[in-house]
Amino acid sequence: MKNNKIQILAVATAFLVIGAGIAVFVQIYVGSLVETPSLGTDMLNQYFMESGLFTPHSSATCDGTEAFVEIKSGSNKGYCIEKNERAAQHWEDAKYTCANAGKRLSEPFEWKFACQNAGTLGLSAMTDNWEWASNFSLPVYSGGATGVGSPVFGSSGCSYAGWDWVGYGTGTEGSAAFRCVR
Ligand SMILES: [Ca+2]
Repeated sequence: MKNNKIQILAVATAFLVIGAGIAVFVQIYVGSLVETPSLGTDMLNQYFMESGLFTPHSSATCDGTEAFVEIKSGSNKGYCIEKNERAAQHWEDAKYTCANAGKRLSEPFEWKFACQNAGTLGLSAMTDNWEWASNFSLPVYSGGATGVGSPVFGSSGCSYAGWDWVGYGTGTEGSAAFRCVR
């Protein structure tokens, strides 16, 4: 009888240890897959992806301050872009401003296509100054300076593009106008 009790206790302890091990494994590996942004994104981009802000949709969500840009004629699938630009800010501040409005920055193809149809869409001031035109940034080496930059469009025509500093060694950052998209 005594041996049986010890065997039962040993088996129960083994199950407890295995169960705890599985729980720790799930916490570390499965949990990290869900919670850690993947390479090439940041926390805001993760939010944009998960909230469907990069997914083309119908014109129904656009309000009077926005124009609906249809990706393919007759599809009623596209995105809403603000008709008027917002005052210049640093790139990360522009991203936060759009996020606070439930929106994001445009991507280059979206900005350029909207610009090419600015008259039809009722968009103002598309080719008068630089506007941020991406939610993403990349490392840049330019003129002896290293840092991170993001695309800008609109200084002179719809196709004329460049980039500006998100930040570099001296701490200087670019400031550009922008319009939010959803
Ligand atoms: Ca402009």
